[in-house]
Amino acid sequence: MKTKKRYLWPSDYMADPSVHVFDGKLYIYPSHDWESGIPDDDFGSEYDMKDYHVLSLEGDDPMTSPVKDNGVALKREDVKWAGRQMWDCDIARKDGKYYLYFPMKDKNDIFRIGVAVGDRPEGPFVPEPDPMRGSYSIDVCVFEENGEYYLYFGGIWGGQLQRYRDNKALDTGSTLPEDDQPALTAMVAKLSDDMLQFAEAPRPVVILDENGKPLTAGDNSRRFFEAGWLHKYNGKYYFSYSTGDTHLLCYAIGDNPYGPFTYKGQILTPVIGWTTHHSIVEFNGKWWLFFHDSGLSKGVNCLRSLKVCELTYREDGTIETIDGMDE
Ligand code: FUB
Repeated sequence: MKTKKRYLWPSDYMADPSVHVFDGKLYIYPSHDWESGIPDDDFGSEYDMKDYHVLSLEGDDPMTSPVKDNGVALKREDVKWAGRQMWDCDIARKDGKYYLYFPMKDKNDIFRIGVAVGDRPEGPFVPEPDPMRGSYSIDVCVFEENGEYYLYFGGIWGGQLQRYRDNKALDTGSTLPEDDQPALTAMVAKLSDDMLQFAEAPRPVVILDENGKPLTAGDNSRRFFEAGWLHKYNGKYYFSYSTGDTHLLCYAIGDNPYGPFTYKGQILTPVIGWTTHHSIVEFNGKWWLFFHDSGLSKGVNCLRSLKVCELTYREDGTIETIDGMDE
């Protein structure tokens, strides 16, 4: 489906938009790309981000309203345990406080998830002295329902998820399952009352095929790779994600926030650039897909730009696939 799209912040490179509406205003929590000069490799070393900015929409229409950059909300130097690479973040509000969740490599080059707390949606945020206990991998998403907060996370390859099974680091190092075995997938756990830790052991976000079998590792145009997002539409829970090396955004539908979810289709076909990442939010009675591509940098993978377009549901709750290339 061809859909009109908008570059949201063409004056700087930003990616991985997590979008939330607080008190009627739309806020965008992106990664902040820059020309790091680090060569591309299979671990994504070139994505060496060092701070976060929060953008806000100054109006009611994501396609036309002005966007404001609220400045640096959190930076690497302020995080005691920081190594490198501040990747996709997300936020939640509880009792008037804002909790920013961010994955970053620690001083041993292992991805952990940090939490930083602020009084306003645009920050600034003050980081906790340590990462969340037992946290690992990347790409966070927080979903709130009835006062319970669920943290989704995970990403394979550079996101290091293949180094873990059952929340424990593998003695053998890094292992992806064989092609005919169930794929690795995102993890989900409720957050503690103080929002700073897992309240329970993270469990896998199981994605089933049309026969009720978990998607396999070799099914790389459908299996989870990274960039999970959870939203609710018409009483159903939609888990959407990137397939990484096949460059698709796909989704699966379930009956509760833990799943299992059943694979339903593609949301976005490949964009310009290797990575694809998104969030889905309802704003002013319409549903919106926020994502990124490398169109403005003429295809430089680690210099990405934020985009938005409208998302359409069919009567049966499935989503119209959007063409990632057309304007
Ligand atoms: O921005 C760094 C990484 O690239 C993200 O964590 C992935 O989802 C991909 O967009």
